[in-house]
Amino acid sequence: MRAVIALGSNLGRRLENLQGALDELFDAPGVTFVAVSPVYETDPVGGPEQGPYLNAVVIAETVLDPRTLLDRVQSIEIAFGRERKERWGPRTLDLDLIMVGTHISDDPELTLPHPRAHERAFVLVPWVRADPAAVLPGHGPVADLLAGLDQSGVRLRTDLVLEPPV
Ligand code: A4P
Ligand code: MG
Repeated sequence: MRAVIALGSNLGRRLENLQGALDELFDAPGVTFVAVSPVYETDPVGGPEQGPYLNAVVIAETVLDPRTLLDRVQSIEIAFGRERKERWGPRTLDLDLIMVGTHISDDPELTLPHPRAHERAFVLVPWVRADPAAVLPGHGPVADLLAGLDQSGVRLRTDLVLEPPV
């Protein structure tokens, strides 16, 4: 199954947090690396006053069921010092499952596809760079979704690069 995971950080050593998460994600059986997007600096959407994010998207193939994949990304968030204080607040690391194969779920613990991905340029811009043919189940081609979105808060950082996991 194809899995698409969005990475975000706006606290601490942001690029190192994203690189560390990428390495950890593939450092266990059941998840294989396909591609990683460029890194973008993005204006915060929602939540309190907070600093800019670095965002990126990684594409994987997985044999794990979505729940097991969520457990893995949540333990990586904790390992990187994530504290859940307030919703949409600043964080060292946020890992969101954007889609996992054709799974559809409205469970609040794991909603698939991610319920806000279709309206978020900070997810869709990197995603389409990693996979120009990307399709968000239930919403259509990512390139088409982007055509209707303001992308002014999403800036490519060519000076920051995520290396494929070791
Ligand atoms: N959960 C449900 N579905 C999913 C899913 N598909 N992937 C549950 C991951 N988690 C999912 O998440 C809250 C609960 O969502 C989890 O317990 C999980 O079971 P959280 O990570 O604890 O809290 P959060 O991230 O603050 O809330 P939420 O609703 O996930 O926020 P979002 O929607 O992820 O937004 N602006 C910019 N520029 N860049 C960003 O990366 N991120 C956010 C967070 C807001 N603004 C941003 C960015
Ligand atoms: Mg989250």
